[in-house]
Amino acid sequence: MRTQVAIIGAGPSGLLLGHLLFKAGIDNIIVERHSADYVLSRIRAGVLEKVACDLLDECGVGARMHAEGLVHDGIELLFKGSRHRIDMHGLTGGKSVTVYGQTEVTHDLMDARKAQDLPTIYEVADTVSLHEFDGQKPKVRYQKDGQTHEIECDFIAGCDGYHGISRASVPAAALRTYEKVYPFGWLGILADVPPVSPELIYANTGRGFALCSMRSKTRSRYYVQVGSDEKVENWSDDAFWGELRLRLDPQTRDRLVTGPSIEKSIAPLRSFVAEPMRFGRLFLAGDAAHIVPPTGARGLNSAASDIYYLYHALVDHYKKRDDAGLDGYSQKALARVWKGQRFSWWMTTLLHRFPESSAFDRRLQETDLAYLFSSQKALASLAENYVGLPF
Ligand code: FAS
Ligand code: PHB
Repeated sequence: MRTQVAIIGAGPSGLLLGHLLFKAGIDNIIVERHSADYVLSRIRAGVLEKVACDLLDECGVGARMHAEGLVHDGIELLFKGSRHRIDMHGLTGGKSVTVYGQTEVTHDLMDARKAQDLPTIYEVADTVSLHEFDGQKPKVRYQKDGQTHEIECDFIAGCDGYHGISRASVPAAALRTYEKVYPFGWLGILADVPPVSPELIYANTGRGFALCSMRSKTRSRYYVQVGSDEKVENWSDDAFWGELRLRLDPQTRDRLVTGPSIEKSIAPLRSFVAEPMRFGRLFLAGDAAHIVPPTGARGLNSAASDIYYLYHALVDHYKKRDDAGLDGYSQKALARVWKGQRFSWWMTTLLHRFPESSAFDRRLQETDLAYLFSSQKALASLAENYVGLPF
């Protein structure tokens, strides 16, 4: 097989890039480890910033997001027993975020790809290998139905997430990695119950962090911070709801509607960046290159930011014979990635209970929260990062 761009991974990064390239008339093939249903079964991000929404619109896949997504102009922080709203719309000159689950984004992109009958090879398991990406004619090989297949291409987009083969195919000496592992995770539950509040509530409590989020007006997503050694099988639905209640203020607690979980899982929290994000004709994007703690809702949005740069660079290469975008991809993408890393680390440090924190650390965290709500400029800084910094 031959294509212009071979994409590894059919998560939001790979599917978004694939459809943008298709709309620009650039051939691409996606190879995916799992089945489409398995990819859709993973419950992940919930908040889209404008760049992600705009890219969905640019590839003609934004209709359902606009019809069903919930536009949010603010969030609330709960600490010392009371909630404080942050008017992001007012603080950023009219910007907002859209609450529309990653599952729905992935669904819409998969449907659009299928409607155009674009080549997407699912269920290749761990058989993908990348070859000669440091030369002019890179190749991707994979196995399917007992046969080995080879894709000759001009470029490889490594959109295969943190555990993928793309970054693992780069010689270790060529990579610099930066990592911070947090001593806790997020136990998340998805349930068909109405959200407890019209906007998201991020809670800093003596028992640990909690987040009240949603997927629609009838489906809610909640998280509580748990120890990094916690096991999801130790948590019945009742145990989850009981713990969440203990982390809410009385008024919110009284409004909480509970119900059976559709999904329940624990996500470990880490910050990770691999540099650079380009190796010859292999380009890393999304979780393949970086991971953030979800506290700042940056994960999926950082992936969309990479795809924005990579897509425009590939279009310039093919349509204008101009490689400045490809040559500048890693530096540009990383500049925005690190701002997302900083914000995610700051929000995580602000809102979580660190097991080893000293009395001094805790007073510092309280002061950080008090200062935040004493200064419009500090609130504006949080707001501009949450809605998405300008490119
Ligand atoms: P993904 O990991 O989504 O997709 C990579 C794809 O590549 C997968 O489908 C995988 O099967 C495939 N793949 C892997 N190895 C392969 C191989 N060898 N061959 C072929 N295919 C291969 N972000 C937020 O903003 N908010 C959140 O609440 C949030 N929660 C998260 C919870 C969890 C448990 C995780 C892991 C992440 C969470 N994230 C969250 C971040 C998440 O949304 C990512 O940013 C987003 O999935 C990034 O998309 P991709 O880069 O496409 O990577
Ligand atoms: C979610 O709804 O899954 C979500 C929302 C905001 C976050 C993290 C997760 O910061």
